[in-house]
Amino acid sequence: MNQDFILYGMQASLYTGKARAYMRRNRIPVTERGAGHPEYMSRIYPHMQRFIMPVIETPEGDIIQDGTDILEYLEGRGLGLEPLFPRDPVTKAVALLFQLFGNEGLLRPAMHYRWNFDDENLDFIKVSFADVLPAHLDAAGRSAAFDHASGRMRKAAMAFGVFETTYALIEKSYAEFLNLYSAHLKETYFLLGDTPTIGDYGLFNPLYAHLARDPKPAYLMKTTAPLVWNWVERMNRPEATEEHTLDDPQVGLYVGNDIPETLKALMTYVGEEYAAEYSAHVDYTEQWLAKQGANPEKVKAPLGRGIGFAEFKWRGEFISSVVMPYRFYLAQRLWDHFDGCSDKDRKTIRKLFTETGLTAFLAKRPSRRVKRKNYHEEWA
Ligand SMILES: N[C@@H](CCC(=O)N[C@@H](CS)C(=O)NCC(=O)O)C(=O)O
Repeated sequence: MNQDFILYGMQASLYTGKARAYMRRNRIPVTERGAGHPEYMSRIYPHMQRFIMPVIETPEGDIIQDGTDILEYLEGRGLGLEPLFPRDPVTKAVALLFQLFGNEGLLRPAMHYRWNFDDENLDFIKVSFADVLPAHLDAAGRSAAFDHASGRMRKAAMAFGVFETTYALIEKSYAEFLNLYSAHLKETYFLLGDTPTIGDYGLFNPLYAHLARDPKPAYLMKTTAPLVWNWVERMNRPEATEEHTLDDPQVGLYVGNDIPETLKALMTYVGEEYAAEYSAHVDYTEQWLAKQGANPEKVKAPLGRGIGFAEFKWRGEFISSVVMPYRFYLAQRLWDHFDGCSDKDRKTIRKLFTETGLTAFLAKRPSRRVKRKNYHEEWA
């Protein structure tokens, strides 16, 4: 390659984090530009018909949007120095579960800790968001653009279930996550062993841009979960690193029969935190699809982000959150992997997922698949 990849995103963007970290760790030459750069506004945005990040432009000029699609593309092109997908089928199922949960299941703490602590966070966030504002704006224009963008994000937080009535529970639940992940990271450098997989990159999305960068949650993470902070740094290191800090470092990644208790505890957390929400979203989607039945054109059209709201019981409280078909686009990767395994491996995966309260993620599926076409989600 005689030209760099270009990554359009921003430091404060949740979903840009994993694309950047993957490229850094795998030492893929990349130039980063703010989404808002003149090239993004004049070429990328009109091409995609959508303002969204991350986007990469390949040295050949291809444009790829979506964090997961970007990682799969780069891996498929043979640019990964570390295996993104574990070879062991059971470990791969765990990695795909954490890809989904990391991407989508920690949005409540991410949005709460970003948008509900203005005294601590707001000046910092304003500076970060300035990276994507058009350069020609004057001070009043910048301020108005920030108010518009942040207003949309504050609304998005509510769509994920962040309300005054849930703040305390979100904080409690996130503290539990930090404790469990810290306990696990005493034993391993990454989620599944020696190197980061798709599961780590999923988790990295919320744990970097929001929860490790914004002042309020960064302080919380550094002071209550320094090992998680340490993992964030390790995920984002551009230089080759020879680790030497564990008593008994893993060799490679875990294999199916050897999933440690600390990881099972984290999986159980995923079940408690996210399985009911996920199931409610599948149920809602089935009802939604049934209603559209008389109107197939509507079902076929590119989908917006959300198709409605579903209610579910979360940690003893009824809350609702936005149902996004994109989540099934990620879940499909787990189903396809599971369905393609041998009987023996399926049995082992089912046993592990049952033990940890996660069977919904294997068994509960909407009747239509989601695909991405022209940078938007559609029913397949
Ligand atoms: N599933 C997408 C989600 C991307 C996404 O939501 N990006 C946010 C920033 S983190 C964005 O571009 N938001 C702009 C907007 O909604 O206007 C991915 O993984 O790439």
